[in-house]
Amino acid sequence: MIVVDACDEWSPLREVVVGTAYGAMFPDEDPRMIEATMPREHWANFRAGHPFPSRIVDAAERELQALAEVLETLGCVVHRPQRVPWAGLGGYCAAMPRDCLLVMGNRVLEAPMAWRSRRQELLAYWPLLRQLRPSGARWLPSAVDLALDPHTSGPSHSGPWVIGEGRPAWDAADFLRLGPRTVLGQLSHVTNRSGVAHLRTQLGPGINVHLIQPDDPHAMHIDATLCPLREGLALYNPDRLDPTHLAGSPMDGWELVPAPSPEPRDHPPLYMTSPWVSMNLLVVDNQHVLTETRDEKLQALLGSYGMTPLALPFRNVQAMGGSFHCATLDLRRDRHRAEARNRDHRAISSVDERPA
Ligand code: DAV
Repeated sequence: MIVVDACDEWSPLREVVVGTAYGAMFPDEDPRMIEATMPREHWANFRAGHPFPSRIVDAAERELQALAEVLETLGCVVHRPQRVPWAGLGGYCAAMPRDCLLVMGNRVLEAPMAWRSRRQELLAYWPLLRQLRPSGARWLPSAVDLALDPHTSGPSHSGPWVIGEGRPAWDAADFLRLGPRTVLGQLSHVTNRSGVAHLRTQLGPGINVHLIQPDDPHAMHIDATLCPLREGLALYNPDRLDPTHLAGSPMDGWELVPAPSPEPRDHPPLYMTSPWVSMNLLVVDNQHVLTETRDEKLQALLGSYGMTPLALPFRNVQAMGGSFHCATLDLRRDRHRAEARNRDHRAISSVDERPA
């Protein structure tokens, strides 16, 4: 039985999914989508039937296995996706569970993903999702017709994005949980306005979905733009975000620390992200946070904020499109300890940060 209960990005992690690189293929997508979101030098790789180099996949799988073992050592129950032969299905991979499922409280929401290569990704998580019901977790299928093409169909395109409004579309990684009643997110090349309306309906009236708009012409996922470290403290991407723009958002009043520039790298290539994937971190508890071995400036910065960075090699996973936050999905974070901590904090500061 799997207990699902997570409503922020930092409370002590107890149960988690760690992705698998097995069978990873370059996504085959509308060229407009690839050109809007992917690094130019790698566009030619995004074609049907083209696997990621096997050395990278094998090394990424070892990195993911090491991550799973570290999380177990830290007391987390770790689940792995089922292995799916993506080559025959026109799919991508199950290395990035953060993108296709959104956990909020005891709800698990299926994201109506825009990319056609990702429409069958739930296959990898199905054995896990089947175990949810006995625990009282609420599984919410997207109930969106994913066969409709969100790129070109629909009344209008929304602003600078290649995606249209042909059907609701959102990726879970365009959103961050900031507490039991607060989600922060963005529109992007994979999240449209009707997608945000769909997400709001799925979450219900008690949860505020607040949108911010970072300056990111290639926007696809918010988790290399903002990284909450604990309540009131977050890293931000100084290339994309002016922290004064968070005034009036749920992060108003937070201490916002610019992430250090990414370390130079050439191998393995970052096929699918910007180098800022370095700030895509997984916070394990109020002390521990996972970082890539070579990101020493970032580790020093985290140390100066009283955190203990745990350094793991993860460059091959990063090559496939994400780092520690993308490659995991929190199922349960220890709410009681977080609430107890908040109570202590309130007693000390007399500031009522979050209504009971
Ligand atoms: O370069 O901002 C990183 C996150 C991918 N899930 C980027 C994308």
